[in-house]
Amino acid sequence: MRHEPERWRNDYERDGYLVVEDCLDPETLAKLRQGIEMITADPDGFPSHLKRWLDFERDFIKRKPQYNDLSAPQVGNALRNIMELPLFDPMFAELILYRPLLDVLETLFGTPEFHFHNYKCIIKAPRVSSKFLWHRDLPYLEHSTPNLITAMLCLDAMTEQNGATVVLPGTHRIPHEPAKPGDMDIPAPNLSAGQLFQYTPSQSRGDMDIPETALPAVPRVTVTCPAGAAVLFHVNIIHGGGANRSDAPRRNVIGIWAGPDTYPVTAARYAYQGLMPLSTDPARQRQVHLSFPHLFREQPA
Ligand SMILES: O=C(O)CCC(=O)C(=O)O
Repeated sequence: MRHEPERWRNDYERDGYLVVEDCLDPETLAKLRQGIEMITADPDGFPSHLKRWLDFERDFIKRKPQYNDLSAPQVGNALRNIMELPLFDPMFAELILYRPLLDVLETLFGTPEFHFHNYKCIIKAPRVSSKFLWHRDLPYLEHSTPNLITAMLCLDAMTEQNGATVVLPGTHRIPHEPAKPGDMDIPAPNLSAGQLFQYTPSQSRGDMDIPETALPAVPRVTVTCPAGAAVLFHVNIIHGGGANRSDAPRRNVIGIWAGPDTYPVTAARYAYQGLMPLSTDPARQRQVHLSFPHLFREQPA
């Protein structure tokens, strides 16, 4: 991975997203793919305490038939999302400490004092996946400020054919609710993460499924990149993406990370939530060491 902090910061602040190629080294990429394949091989076979974290295409189609031209029986046992990855295999918990990604996050947050929220895997299964609805991530994350970053680790190349993520650059600067045509005509202040407008969770729920006709008139960018790339975006950027009708899977391990003074405002909590892998606070370092004792030769005092 090339260390390009200035480019990372500039892309993120101007466009609301950036691509970092080769963030995953080949060994980590191979391990993560294997870990996801262990889950997708027989998703119906998991015990209920894990199966509850699996979101099947067949169920999504019943909830949102407009996002797939196939019917539930046609999509078989394809998964679209695996929540709570660290519960499925320790390798996903240890990914919280993956240094190249942490370096990018530290640059974007401007501090080592940021914390982990959760890890999931969004899958666009070959030939059968649904489209992705247009949305912002913040409304469903429900935090006290928008200083959150979505970090996607691409286990496969993202291509037009396999449903690469599509973003509307600059829309992270549009104030909340409702996103509508013409929004981008309003000159947006050049604010970085954490300095944005006051956020009220209940006002922004409509941003979770934005109709095509309500999208701001800005050029759409299909984020194509090789396997192993990281795509990071501000949780306010509007994004979506097409279905996968190719023969190749498109899988992104997605982490949510929160900056200083940014906390959840709902009852939901996730495995390892709140760990601060780069914090300079000895109490936080101790928490990380004790969470992963086998990874640290020296234990904290
Ligand atoms: O995987 C993608 O293309 C985007 C995923 C996404 O939008 C989400 O998880 O909210």
